[in-house]
Amino acid sequence: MLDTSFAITPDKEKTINKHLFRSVGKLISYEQVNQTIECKCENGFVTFSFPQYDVIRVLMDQDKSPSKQSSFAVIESKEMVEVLIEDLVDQLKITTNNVTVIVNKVDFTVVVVNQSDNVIVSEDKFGLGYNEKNQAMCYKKMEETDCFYGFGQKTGYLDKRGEKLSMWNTDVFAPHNPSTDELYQSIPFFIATRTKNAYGLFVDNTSKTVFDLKTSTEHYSFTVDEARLDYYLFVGPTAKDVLTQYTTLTGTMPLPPKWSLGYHQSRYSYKTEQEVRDLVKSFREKDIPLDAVYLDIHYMDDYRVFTFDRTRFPNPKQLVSDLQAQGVKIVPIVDPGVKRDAEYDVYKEGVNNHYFSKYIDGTIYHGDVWPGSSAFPDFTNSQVRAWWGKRHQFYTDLGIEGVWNDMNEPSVFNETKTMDLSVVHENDGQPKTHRELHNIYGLMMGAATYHGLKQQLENKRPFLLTRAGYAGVQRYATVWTGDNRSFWEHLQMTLPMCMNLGLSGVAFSGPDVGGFANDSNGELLTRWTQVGLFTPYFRNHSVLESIHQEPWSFGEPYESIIKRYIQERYVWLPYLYTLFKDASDTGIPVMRPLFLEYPDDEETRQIYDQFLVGKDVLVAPILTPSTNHRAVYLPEGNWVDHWTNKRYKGNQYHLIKADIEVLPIFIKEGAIIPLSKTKSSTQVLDEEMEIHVYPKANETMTFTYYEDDGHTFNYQSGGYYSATFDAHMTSDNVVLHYKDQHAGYEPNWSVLTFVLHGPTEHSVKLKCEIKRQVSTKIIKQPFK
Ligand code: MIG
Repeated sequence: MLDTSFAITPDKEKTINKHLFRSVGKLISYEQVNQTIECKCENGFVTFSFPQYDVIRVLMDQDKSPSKQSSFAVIESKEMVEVLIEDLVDQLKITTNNVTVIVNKVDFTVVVVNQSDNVIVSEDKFGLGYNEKNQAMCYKKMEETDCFYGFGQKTGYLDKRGEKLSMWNTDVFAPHNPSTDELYQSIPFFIATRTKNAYGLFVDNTSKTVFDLKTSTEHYSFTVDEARLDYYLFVGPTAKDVLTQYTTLTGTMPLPPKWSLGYHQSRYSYKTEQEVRDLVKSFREKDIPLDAVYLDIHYMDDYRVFTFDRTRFPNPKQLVSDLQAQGVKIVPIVDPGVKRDAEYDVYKEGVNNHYFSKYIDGTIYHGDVWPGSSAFPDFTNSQVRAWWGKRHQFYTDLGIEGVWNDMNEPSVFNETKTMDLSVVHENDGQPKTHRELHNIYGLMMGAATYHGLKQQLENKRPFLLTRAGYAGVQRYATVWTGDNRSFWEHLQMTLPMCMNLGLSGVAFSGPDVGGFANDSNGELLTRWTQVGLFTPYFRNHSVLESIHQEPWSFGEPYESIIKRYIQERYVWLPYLYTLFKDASDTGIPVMRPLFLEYPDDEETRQIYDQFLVGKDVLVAPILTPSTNHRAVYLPEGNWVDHWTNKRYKGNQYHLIKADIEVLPIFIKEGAIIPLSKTKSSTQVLDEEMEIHVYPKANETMTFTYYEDDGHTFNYQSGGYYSATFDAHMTSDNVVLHYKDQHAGYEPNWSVLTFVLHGPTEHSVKLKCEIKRQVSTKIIKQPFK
């Protein structure tokens, strides 16, 4: 498209296509097969099943009973839930313990109600059917108060109502503006909130899916590029329930190694071994914590994956172990494109064993990426995944424990930006075209990489960072949000983007702190690092030829403030780690929009520029230049400023002062927060622990603390420590209670300080029921 006014010449207006919709039509017959209800309609076939009590799966196909085959996203879709069918004159009612699906026979519109007959989600006039291109689609009713969240990685604000969103993994360099729709991740899942309740919807389609929340104010629709539709409804009733239901279906994030939660430094590229060593040396000399350095594409021999350039990196093994001794891991980039080179063993092996993606006639597809003409492993084939995984031995033999997958949309340098859509993937005996499987390529590369690393690292937890993904990506990888820019607008966008990823099952995500493209500056990097303190993933990365943006690049006062916030990340790690454990158990994200914790507070529904870390810590960063005040909304309850210990009343906005050295953080009264001292790397063990208590009168507060060795899978067989910290405050005393829950791992810290925020006159009693020797102290910090 021309980028001038020519693009909008007056005679260009198209006549808007009259929208054609052909309904699946009236119900003709139905049959119950085990726990599945198979319906035959005038214009197609629909089946209902119930993989969980509160999850409904709906399948439609045009000419045959729909295949039940799920995509690779789904890990658990049993059909064991008992159903009861009532065949009424006009309706078919299908009931589980928790929900009833009411099918109107005449037009096959569906209404889902809960046990008390309240509508969860409904269709009127039209429901399932096909558009003029014969693409399967479905309409549902939209109520005035509905808000829509999730949808994976999208630009824009938190609530996606009023937008049309397309899912097609695309490498978008830098624009990422409000009109950028398709990005690297496609997660066709959303959570809709309606007055008090929420429901969720997941369309399991690995080709293009379009959600239209824009064209009508009364209905929304979703359309797939096939005649078969496969979608799930999660009935909540809360948004948190929806997330747990969705992540039961598609998996949760495995508990990451602790080092992946530290501060990471990257650049496209640190080009030589010496440059990497000097970089780490600067961090250590300046006493700035650091856990990982990334090697971008320049480390390779002419961009051949599974190689090192011998001139630039003469001794990678030594480098890895020297850095390891300083508490720093190396994470190399691995792209899917394998250089076409008849003398390169990876290419040879791939060709000889038929591991690369091919056209139907058997010729290998080659596309241009960094190494020039390249072939692309067919990750839909389990043998290929095993091969690719095994290849990572090259890295693990060097002592590497983490890998960075890029360009895995897959991105190809051509007009369409990706692989030829007519390429046929082997797909373990069920061949499908690239068009049909496009969105799952990155996820399956991730599965290959993660499993390979896991096998080779024996009992150590692997770390994988990915750019592309599909629903379920959280099972294998951390997601970074790709090529943003060093713009304040992109700092602003970080918040809703990461919150919506969290609401899409991806609890572990983060942006390139400081911005990738364009040039950062001291103030922007400072404000962005403040946000990075609390994004689940915390990495600074920037593009070739941009101004360097390491923490010290812009001098004072920025350097000291940036350092302080990186240090602060390590202070918050015990709290964060507990939240990561929770996320890996329940799917509830670490970084949360306010509405997730305050669903009844309408004020929270649109707040995109503040977030909660867990349920009790509210963060309201400054996101604009030369700004030292901002409005902060505090939900009900009292909140305490983390820095000043000043108390604020909730259920209202406050004007908060935040000079460049301040990231506004508020802790909810009633919270218990474990913090430690800062340190140079997560690999340094804590000596001391602080339990910050914000007591609330006449309430017993409790926090379940979690800790393990941070790098093995021993926690899965009982090798972890958990404890409860309780506090109860009456009018004249506070009783603190510290009790072991599970002592399968012994924490290193032996000094424990209780910091009591607020009460001054109260007497304090501490009761410990613990096995180990810990010396305790109590400090009172009065409110300002
Ligand atoms: O288009 O490997 O998003 O983080 O530095 C360039 C070079 C390919 C894109 C990634 C970016 C990375 C860069 N890559």
